[in-house]
Amino acid sequence: MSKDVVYSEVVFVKKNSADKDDPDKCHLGDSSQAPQKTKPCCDSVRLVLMTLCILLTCVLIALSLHSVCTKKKLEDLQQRHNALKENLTAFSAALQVMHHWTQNLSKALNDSACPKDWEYHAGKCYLFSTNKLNWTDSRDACISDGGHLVIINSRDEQEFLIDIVGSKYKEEFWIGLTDEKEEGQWLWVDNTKLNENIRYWTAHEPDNWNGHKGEYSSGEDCARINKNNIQDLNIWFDAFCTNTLRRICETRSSKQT
Ligand SMILES: [Ca+2]
Ligand SMILES: [Ca+2]
Repeated sequence: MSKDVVYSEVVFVKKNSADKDDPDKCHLGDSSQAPQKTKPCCDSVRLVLMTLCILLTCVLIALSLHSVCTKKKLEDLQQRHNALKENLTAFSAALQVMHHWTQNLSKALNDSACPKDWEYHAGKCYLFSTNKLNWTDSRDACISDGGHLVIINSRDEQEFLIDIVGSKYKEEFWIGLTDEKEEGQWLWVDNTKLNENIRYWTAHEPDNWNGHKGEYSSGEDCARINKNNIQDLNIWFDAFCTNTLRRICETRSSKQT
């Protein structure tokens, strides 16, 4: 009787005890390897993830609401800005109209206060001539025009004349001051003496210059306003009365301050 011997290969598969036997191991994602029974740790993770999702959703909703509110505020601000801009434009236009009216009114008042082409200032009218004459003829021309060569008797008057000469004409002008009768005794055309406290000679003037070789023996006996350095109050010079210059005439205004 023969005996059949049956051989069998026994294979021992060494399983990873860390994977199989760890009771705390969670299997997420691969269901084929997931344990049949869900462990408590997996519930905690899911709970945390769900909470995070809810929080993220809430944050997104809040951000969306904030964005909507901000956009609405920006629209409101833009509308207010546009409204203010329109009001400002209208206000600016109104100011320009008022300024124009004021200028016209002031011009009309001054025009009525002085003869044509004369400038009004502080109760007086001033004519800045366009033609040129010697000092004596200038004096006579002012009288013919109803006034006299200008007599400067205040700082305010000097400042006004400088402003007009400097801004509009930039020319030399005769004024009504002379020492023709007696050298060094300066008199205005109304024969009043020059006030020591109201005089605006340039430095080193009056010098009664009589030429390089003394050829002009009578010297300089008539006063003029310089056309340069008009930012300085002191712009009077004595000059030869025979020079031909423009002139400033003065007369009282019908409008008194
Ligand atoms: Ca002189
Ligand atoms: Ca001089």
